[in-house]
Amino acid sequence: MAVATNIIVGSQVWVEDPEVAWIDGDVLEIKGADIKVKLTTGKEIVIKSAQAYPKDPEAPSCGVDDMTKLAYLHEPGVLENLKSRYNMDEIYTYTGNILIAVNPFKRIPHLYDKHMMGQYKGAALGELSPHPYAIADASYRHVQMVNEGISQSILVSGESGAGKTESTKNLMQYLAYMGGRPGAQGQRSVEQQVLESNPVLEAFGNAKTVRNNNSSRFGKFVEIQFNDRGKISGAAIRTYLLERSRVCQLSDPERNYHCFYMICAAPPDVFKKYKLGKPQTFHYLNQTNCYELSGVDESKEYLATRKAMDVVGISSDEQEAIFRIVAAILHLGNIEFVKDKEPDSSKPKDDQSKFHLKTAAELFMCDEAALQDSFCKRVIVTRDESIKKSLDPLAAALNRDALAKIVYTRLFDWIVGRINESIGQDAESKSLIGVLDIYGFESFKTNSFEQFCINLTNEKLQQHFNQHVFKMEQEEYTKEEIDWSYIEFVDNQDILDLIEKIVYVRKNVAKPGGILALLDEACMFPRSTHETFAEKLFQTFKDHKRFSKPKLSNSAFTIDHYAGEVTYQTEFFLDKNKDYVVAEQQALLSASKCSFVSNLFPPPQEESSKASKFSSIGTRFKVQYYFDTLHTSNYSSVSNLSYLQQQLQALLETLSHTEPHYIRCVKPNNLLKPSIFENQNILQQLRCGGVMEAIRISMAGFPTRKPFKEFISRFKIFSPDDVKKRCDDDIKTSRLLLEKANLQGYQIGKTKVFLRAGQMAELDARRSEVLGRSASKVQRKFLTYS
Ligand code: AOV
Ligand code: MG
Repeated sequence: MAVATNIIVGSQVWVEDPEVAWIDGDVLEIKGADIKVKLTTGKEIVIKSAQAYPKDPEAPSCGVDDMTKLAYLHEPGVLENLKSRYNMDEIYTYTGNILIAVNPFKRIPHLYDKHMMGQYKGAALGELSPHPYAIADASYRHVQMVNEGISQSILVSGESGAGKTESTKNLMQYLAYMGGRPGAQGQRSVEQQVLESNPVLEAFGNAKTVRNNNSSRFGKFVEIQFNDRGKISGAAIRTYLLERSRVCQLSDPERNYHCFYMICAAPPDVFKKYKLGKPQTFHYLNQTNCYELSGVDESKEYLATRKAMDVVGISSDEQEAIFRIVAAILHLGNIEFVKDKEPDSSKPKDDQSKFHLKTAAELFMCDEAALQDSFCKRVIVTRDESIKKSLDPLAAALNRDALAKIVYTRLFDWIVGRINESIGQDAESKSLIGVLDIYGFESFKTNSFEQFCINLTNEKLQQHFNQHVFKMEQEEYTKEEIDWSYIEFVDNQDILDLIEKIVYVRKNVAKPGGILALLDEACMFPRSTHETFAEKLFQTFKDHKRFSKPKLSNSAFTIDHYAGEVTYQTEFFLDKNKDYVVAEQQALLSASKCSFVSNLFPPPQEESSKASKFSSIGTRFKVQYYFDTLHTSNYSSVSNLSYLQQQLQALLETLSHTEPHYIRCVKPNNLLKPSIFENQNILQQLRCGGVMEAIRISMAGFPTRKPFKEFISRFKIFSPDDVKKRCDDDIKTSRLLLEKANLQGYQIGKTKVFLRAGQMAELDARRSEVLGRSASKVQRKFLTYS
């Protein structure tokens, strides 16, 4: 909705700037639709007045701790506020109930100590400076209310390196502090165990990336359960979509999962036993030149991880098996293949390769010849017989990588499952606090299946977020008895439909089958390629307004996400979506003499091998393994994407029974350095994280709220005598002042004046006029913006 406001000569405005996003200046002249502005850099420019935003002349230089307290709620105002706070090491700011956290990239003394936690204990939200502890405290108190305890969730999001995992740790720290007591018989408390599961999960699920030296390559939802007396009674950790390609494929200057470097720095006896070498000698690690992390001693990390594994209840035998498997995967990577005698056949390249094959078989405790066959041969089952077909060196190498990936994924899932078992869940818990640490929206130069999955996740959470923000707004209006019925609300359902649900074939003709359905379909037809899949997408969605085909490619597609357009390359979509285990590898490892290994590959059940070829064993395994704890049954997923979608559905189902809190993490620069605040970069994140969207929703209603007293004191100048006369009736006085100012469309609540976007600026301009700032020079100009 367009809102009229005033810009006058002498007023301060924000003007868009390609480099720093927004720059401020003074209005020198107004000529028709144009204004001349003298920028703070000294430069004078002429722009359309519609391109300028008024700057609050009374904004405090130290900023405000809640964006909704800004008199002028717009993009430059929000950015300026964050920046002035960041410069004073105030890294947290609220936008209503959302906590924005800007990564300081340095330790800020005393921000997270016991004293600080003590301060937040029992303090009302907003009473103290914004902090994750305040969010944790509010959640804790809500969930604890005996009888009416309401489940809570804290959703932490932001791009890679923005500080999600650190914020999550702060939250858990606070909950552990509040829980306080040690577990029964001196055992560690549930909260303590959850805290200490971090180093274990990070060893196996984190890696150095370009964006973050300790990047989580999986999503995580930690559920702290409370019993009917409001006491913590159990916990569960759920993980989402570990990035499996990283196990065999790296790009410079990134690293593989931390555990691989730890094992290469293990004590001599372990090192010898597993026939290890330097990281530089392993193909899965030496595809990049990055081996070390500054400030990290891998041999210490190895010992620390073993210790943390003790704490979370992984026995030393199990630990031995876990690291043996990690070593085996490294050896797998060093098996190279060359052509054998027959056409299209392969064998290990040389003695080196044979050595690694033999070692891998030893460590997996499986048959060496069968391991080789599982790479170089494929059994094809027809109706009457089964034939062994030889594979060429390229196919053999792909098979080898597939094995490495599936073993690693299952190892990770096992660790998560084990941690859950040892912490223990409370099946009868009354309520919970869930903390979600999940990958943020991603848009790179090249985007593949992983980004598609991540962005689907974000679309889903965004919808949840929008609905919540909108609901909160409505509640505020209801409380103040204000009519909000005409506020428009657009959400991202159309994008979700494009991916998951209904397709409009023609106008008014719909059928089920979003991108997900078409992808699964393509995966089931042996003859599909990424090109046929892409072609099918183009045909099906050519009229969808969120979908487009890039001009220069026949195999990529573009989705107009809530956070911007992303173009996906379909090349590996089919492969990455398929989640089945090669039958030979399944048989091989389930026959391992090591019970740990064979347990990772339980024999497939009932279904015939042909039918289950796609309705993946891997999927069913995961489903059985840790989804028995989820309150949803009937998982029959057939692919990675639909599995993720089901996980998300279950997550949203859980979230829907909770009162959500949001923490939006922001990464101030890509150098990962303190004190650098990159405006453009940050704005982009605020847009992607839905902060701008929250502000937009709020702008659609009455974004500016001023308690009567403040309002009257600011604008009494419109009619000083009336104010004096009516000093006992705030409502009447406020109304009178608003009428004097000739304002339309505002509302008066029970305690506050509610103004539409831009109206505060209009009132201020009026006020300046009345204050008689050289009345003759005043030129009035109506300006509209939305
Ligand atoms: P992420 O979880 O959001 O990225 P992290 O939580 O791992 O990001 O934060 C990245 C790094 O930023 C940390 O290793 C710290 O060095 C620093 N950092 C973050 N928050 C703080 C803070 N509050 N105080 C001091 N330093 C901080 V990823 O897992 O990559 O999406 O997948
Ligand atoms: Mg993380």
